Amino acid sequence: MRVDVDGMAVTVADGASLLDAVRAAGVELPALCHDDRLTPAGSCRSCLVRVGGNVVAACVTPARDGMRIGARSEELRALRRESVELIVSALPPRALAAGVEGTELARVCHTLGIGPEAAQAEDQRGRDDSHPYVHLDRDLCIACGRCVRMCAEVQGTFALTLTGRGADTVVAPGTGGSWADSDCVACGGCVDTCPTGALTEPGLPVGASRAAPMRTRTTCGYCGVGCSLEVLTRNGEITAVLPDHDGPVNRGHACVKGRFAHGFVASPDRLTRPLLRRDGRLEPVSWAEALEHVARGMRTAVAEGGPDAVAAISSARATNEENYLIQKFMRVVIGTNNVDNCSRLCHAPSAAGLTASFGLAGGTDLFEDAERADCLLVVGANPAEAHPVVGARLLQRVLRGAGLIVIDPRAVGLARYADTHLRPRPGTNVALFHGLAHVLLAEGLTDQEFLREHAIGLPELTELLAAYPPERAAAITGVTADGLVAAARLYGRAERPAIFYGLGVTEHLHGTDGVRALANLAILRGAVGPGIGYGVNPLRGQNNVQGASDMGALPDALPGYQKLGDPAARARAAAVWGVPVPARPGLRIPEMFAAARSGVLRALWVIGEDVCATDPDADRVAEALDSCPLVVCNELFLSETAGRADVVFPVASWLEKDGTFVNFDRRFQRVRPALDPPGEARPDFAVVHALAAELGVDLGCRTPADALAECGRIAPVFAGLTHERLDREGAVPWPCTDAGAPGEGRLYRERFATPDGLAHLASPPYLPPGEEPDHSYPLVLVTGRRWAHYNSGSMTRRTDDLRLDTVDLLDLHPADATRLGLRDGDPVVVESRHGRAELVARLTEETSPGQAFCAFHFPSSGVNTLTSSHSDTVTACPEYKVTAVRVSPARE
Ligand SMILES: Nc1nc2c(c(=O)[nH]1)N[C@H]1C(S)=C(S)[C@@H](COP(=O)(O)OP(=O)(O)OC[C@H]3O[C@@H](n4cnc5c(=O)[nH]c(N)nc54)[C@H](O)[C@@H]3O)O[C@H]1N2
Ligand SMILES: Nc1nc2c(c(=O)[nH]1)N[C@H]1C(S)=C(S)[C@@H](COP(=O)(O)OP(=O)(O)OC[C@H]3O[C@@H](n4cnc5c(=O)[nH]c(N)nc54)[C@H](O)[C@@H]3O)O[C@H]1N2
Ligand code: SF4
Ligand code: FES
Ligand SMILES: [Mo]
Repeated sequence: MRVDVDGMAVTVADGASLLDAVRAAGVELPALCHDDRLTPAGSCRSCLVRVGGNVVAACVTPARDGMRIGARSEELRALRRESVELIVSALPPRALAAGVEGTELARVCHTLGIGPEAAQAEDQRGRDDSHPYVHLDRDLCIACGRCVRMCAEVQGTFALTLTGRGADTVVAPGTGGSWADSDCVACGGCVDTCPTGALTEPGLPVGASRAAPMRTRTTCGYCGVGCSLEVLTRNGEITAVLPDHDGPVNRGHACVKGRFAHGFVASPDRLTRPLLRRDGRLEPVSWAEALEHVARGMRTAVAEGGPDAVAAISSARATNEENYLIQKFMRVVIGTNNVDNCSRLCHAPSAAGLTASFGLAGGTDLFEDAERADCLLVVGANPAEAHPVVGARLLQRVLRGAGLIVIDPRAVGLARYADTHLRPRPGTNVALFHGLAHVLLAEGLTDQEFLREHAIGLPELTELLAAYPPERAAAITGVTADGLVAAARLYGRAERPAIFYGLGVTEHLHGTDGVRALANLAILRGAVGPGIGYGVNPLRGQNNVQGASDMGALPDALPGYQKLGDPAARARAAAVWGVPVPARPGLRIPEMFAAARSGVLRALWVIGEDVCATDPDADRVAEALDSCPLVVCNELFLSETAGRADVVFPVASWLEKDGTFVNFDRRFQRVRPALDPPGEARPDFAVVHALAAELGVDLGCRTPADALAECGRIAPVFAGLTHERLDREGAVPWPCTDAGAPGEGRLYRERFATPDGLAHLASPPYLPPGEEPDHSYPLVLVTGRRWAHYNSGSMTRRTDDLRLDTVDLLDLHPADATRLGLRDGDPVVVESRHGRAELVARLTEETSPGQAFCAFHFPSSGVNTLTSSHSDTVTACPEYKVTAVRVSPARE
């Protein structure tokens, strides 16, 4: 569509507003109630333009082909000035004091020639500083409503409203009380959009964001969403972390963790010197001494037990380049495949299951593609809390009409908006998915042509599914047969159904079977790959858990998931590394602990995982570390694990290092240092190099950029990826085999990546979980996440997030609580067949009767002493989601 702005012809897209058209012509218009991320409101009248005889608000007026728009006349400037003067007249003088570098309002006033004298009102409405991260100065509010729309249209929390009349209108929490007591989840969106400084974050003076001396663009180091962030620093300290408005994944949004939980970097608890255990106590020593001690210990271990007496747990918190270097260290310097990462604890069943079904170990589609789906099946995932930016976008999709099926024992955040919420008993997914598949087959909701051309295994599956009619599946899982049929129809009849899933599928005794039975649904429906796409998308957890495995920090795979058993893959790595690659698969994390307990493992290097707090059956993990002659730990803090180590290396956090992460939908993005590490702390990258050097080996690849390039020479799927390219393009998904070609976002457009090119339907029978409740342990405990803290909590507990969530709570259904004589807030003791934890009761119907839920964000509460050593039969992923427990009031 072509329009004319002050005599200049411009082309704009269909649906563009006059504001878009005027901006396309290069004319700056004030737009105080407007934000491109939000629906226009048209309330402030600062964006007035002329169309023929009419003066209209540009933000709410659609452009039409051939329109002639007047934007720059003195008349319009005067009208805009009048509108803004009226707004400003209700504000106190300090509203404009920040000057032209200050708020959006101050800049607009400057361009319109409105001086501070226009703001003459008195302060009278007061502040709300109750919340740790969002502060409200009511006297600066102009009731533009941007914050309210941000909370509704981007975040989807609906926590805010405008109250009062006329000039007294002001933003307020919808619950009526203080901000701290409101539904606010501190995504920071309101602060980000506020044009006046009425909403601010502590530590960042009004308008300072524009004046900050240093800005570093990087990728969030918390969860796997992979939000692009801008880190503002002054004199080596962070003043704020803002969402990047051009972020490929987050598009100007973020969550409480990435946005606000950065205080840990400057915590006095940060480790700043290497520690060495002497006479039972960890004491600060020089790097030289610490490295020398570890090198000697590793040499001794190899001399006494061979290379397989040494093992490393690599870190999904660390960069790709660090993970690449760690696995290279183990294979080249030590000569063992004993390297694994925390993917073992979360999505190893996804890697195994998706590879078996489709060919590659990642989600099938780019988030933007899957987000266009007309029906979302969200299974065993709580993205509203664990992947907030994704959760918010899925919710917006639903609010705009997409169907939503939630399968989760708990009433998680999205469940409130679901067409159907199925609440299966934990550990019964396989039966439930088979029940859904049965209905798809029985009601002809399958894609026959897709199945004929692109899939294999239908006869076997059809035979198996005969045993899972809705009534039987309902009886096993505890959902209603009607609900199950309704869910199957919704998914089966949708034109573009997409599946998103999480740990509620994987962290089970039969987690890989669960992934495969879930993938069956997409295959039957033809909703993956060469069919209509949309696919099966795991919400990978850690910032770089996808990348840690991609880089080959796995006991059975080289970089790019090349099997150790494949001589060609080993030869390719050997050619680059200059040494033969050991062929025997190494130990998985739980096997490492078992080997340590039995005396076979003699040295364990734990890099950025608090195994004593987060691995299951924690008492047995501690026993393993205590039995191992050398335990080395790379850490930011003296974690539970570091506290048991013989040597602790202090390391840099994600805000202090250079490299890349891979997010949940397989996109590589750059990580850049905004700060120097504290004291003598070094990036893991430098530590691995230093230890290799101490052992007489030069690992090559001096810089992270070199390491990624080298990895691309071994793994063809990463061959087209370099730091330089990512600096230019922002985000590139793998597979990416060629520097000149884009990465493949949506996989399998032509054929699947399995050896025969077909999707493989799987037919695993339903088998019960490893733990069942009984008379002594009558409740089923599910463990998972809460919004304000992150995993072991080592970082978020050292920020003001601690004020948002102060203890590990145990969610109980009110009916169970009454039976146990418990009230909300009572301290409780939880006992399992394996251990004991102390928590605080929270009564809620989010949890089903007979079940309980807690997180594991406060190691001192002991949650992982409760969990068992049952694990996925294929990948050894722990059964964190099912533990039989009993609960009793704690004795004061
Ligand atoms: N705030 C926050 N965000 C995080 C993290 C964090 O600690 N805090 N951790 C990150 C990491 S490492 C990960 S892996 C991701 C995890 O993200 P999610 O997978 O979303 O997290 P969980 O809360 O562990 O589990 C998801 C859901 O599975 C359900 N569930 C349990 N058993 C079953 C079952 O048998 N069937 C079904 N259908 N559902 C079941 C639980 O009720 C729970 O709501 O989050 C990441 N993001
Ligand atoms: N009961 C129960 N337990 C669970 C789960 C569950 O659902 N229920 N989920 C499991 C899952 S999915 C996961 S992923 C694990 C997570 O478990 P962990 O990986 O142990 O947890 P994190 O807190 O993410 O980080 C571990 C440590 O890494 C350190 N760290 C952070 N950045 C860096 C870095 O750049 N380098 C180094 N060297 N260290 C760094 C942190 O200080 C922290 O102590 O927990 C598992 N445990
Ligand atoms: S959603 Fe995940 S990646 Fe984005 S800011 Fe929050 S923790 Fe960081
Ligand atoms: S920006 Fe157009 S009316 Fe406010
Ligand atoms: Mo995870």
